[in-house]
Amino acid sequence: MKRALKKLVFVEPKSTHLHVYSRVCIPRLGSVLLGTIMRAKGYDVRVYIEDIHDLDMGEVLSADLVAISAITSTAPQSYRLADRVREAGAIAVMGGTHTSFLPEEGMQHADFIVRGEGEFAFQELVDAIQRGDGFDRIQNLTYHAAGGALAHNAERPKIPNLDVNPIPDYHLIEGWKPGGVISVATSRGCPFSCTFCSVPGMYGHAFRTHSIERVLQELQSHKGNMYTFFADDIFTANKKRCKELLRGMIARDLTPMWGAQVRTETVDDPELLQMMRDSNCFNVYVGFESINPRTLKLFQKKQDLAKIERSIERFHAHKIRIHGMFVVGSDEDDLETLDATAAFARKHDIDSIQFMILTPIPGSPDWDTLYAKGDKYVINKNWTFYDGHHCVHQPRRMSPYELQLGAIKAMEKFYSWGGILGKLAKRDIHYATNGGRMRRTAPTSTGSAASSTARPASRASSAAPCGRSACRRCCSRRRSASCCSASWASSA
Ligand code: B12
Ligand code: SF4
Repeated sequence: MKRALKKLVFVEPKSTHLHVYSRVCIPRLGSVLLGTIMRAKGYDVRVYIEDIHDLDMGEVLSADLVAISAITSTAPQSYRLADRVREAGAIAVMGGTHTSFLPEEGMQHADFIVRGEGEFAFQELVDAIQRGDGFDRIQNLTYHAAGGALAHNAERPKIPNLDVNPIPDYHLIEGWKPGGVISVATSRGCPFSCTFCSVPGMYGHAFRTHSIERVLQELQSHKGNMYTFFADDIFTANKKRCKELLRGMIARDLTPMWGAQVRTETVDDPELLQMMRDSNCFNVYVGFESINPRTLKLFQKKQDLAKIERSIERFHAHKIRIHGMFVVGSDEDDLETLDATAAFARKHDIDSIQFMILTPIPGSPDWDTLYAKGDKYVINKNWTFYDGHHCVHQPRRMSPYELQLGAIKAMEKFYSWGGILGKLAKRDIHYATNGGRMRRTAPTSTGSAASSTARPASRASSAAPCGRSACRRCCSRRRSASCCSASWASSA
């Protein structure tokens, strides 16, 4: 294939369902990073993050090449777009976590799939198309070889030093307005192997980083924004490096309100904890996952209840808010586990929580056990439901319906009027009155535990995450039927 390419459009389609982040627009960095690289090479680049701005299809279909990102829950949307792009005669390239693990499926819709890290493979692909070269040497690429057979080129080593990448230029994102939430990734990879998570499969076990200087430059470029989300999977994985970064932030007065995903062990280093506070850490997103010791073992989480309790106590002692991330529905969980988890979260005064339903996402070890090997466990193969809000598998100790309802009820139990009153009694006016506002300003979020959420609107807030009047069941306001899906209810 030889084609002249001038205009490249990057698209991150949004989920068709409401999810707990529906009103918090933190772009995944992939599209904007690739767009920044190609802009620097002289291409006419547009980046659409559909959660921020609707697609202008005229713009998209006038591109020579459209680069489409997909996580599992957005894959069907991404495929529909790829089909339209190809019908219009442009080239559709796909990448991201979902198609990295299911390239054959992706190739039913796209011309090319880039698996894993996309920075170099994508540049080489564009160069090869411009020159009319073959594709057989482009590592990480899946394409139709001569004769139509699918070719999956070898995997490329992961990028060892992330500083080769430019600072993602948010100004390329259509409709993006400065001042709000910014995402900064300082590292990639995770040394752990939790069974429900696809991060090690996608980014590897080796912890790879940007230099401290480079992260500080990136923070400087975002100065003035309200809240910084460090999009690392474990921000404090290397405590020494993390302290160096925080020291630099404090020294250079680069201390926006920030949050990050961390593990419970973070609190074992008092100096680190104090520096987090001093550098204006607003909240941490902690993968507690479960209070059921058998589930923690099954998940290979390498943490126990004592660690969880210790971390809650120490984060709170440093006035750092906790977004507790729980995954429910393992073969060791039953309905009592769900109740007990909500009660635990209330008892320990966790600031916000999410109960994500165990979901066998492609690339996770659970994908092999629950999905590929144990077909009987999977009750729904529609990817749009693979968002942690919907039960798509048959757990061992309860029915899928019981799990779905149990997860919703557990969230309800946590975010009940009783919870609000309890916070008021402890003079936490912020939680009790600002839940809804905070959703839009300082989100609580994570993707790492196959799970992410913003601070769910408290019942004292006046609007549901969809922006309509909040529903009666959750907020004593008039229900808007179309917004009160399981996903919203589970987040409220
Ligand atoms: C920040 C983050 C979020 C943010 C913002 C995400 C958003 N706007 O969608 C928030 C907190 C809102 C969020 C929400 C969710 N997240 Co999240 N999130 C992340 C996190 C931690 C970082 C993303 C990031 O910026 N990475 C860095 C960039 C550079 O990587 P990247 O985007 O993947 O791009 C690289 C490659 O994938 C590739 N690439 C990507 N797109 C394309 C396109 C083309 C054409 C090419 C060639 C290459 C390419 O090249 C890029 C550079 O190497 C990741 C974990 C991770 N480490 O990536 C999870 C992750 C993406 N999230 C995940 C999940 C499950 C979710 C939720 C469904 C959870 C939930 N129940 O709420 C929601 C869904 C939100 C939605 N959009 O529908 C999973 C996705 C797994 C899957 N297969 O579906 C991940 C991988 C974590 C995990 N546990 O495995 N998330
Ligand atoms: S859940 Fe967190 S600690 Fe576990 S493998 Fe995923 S990123 Fe690593």
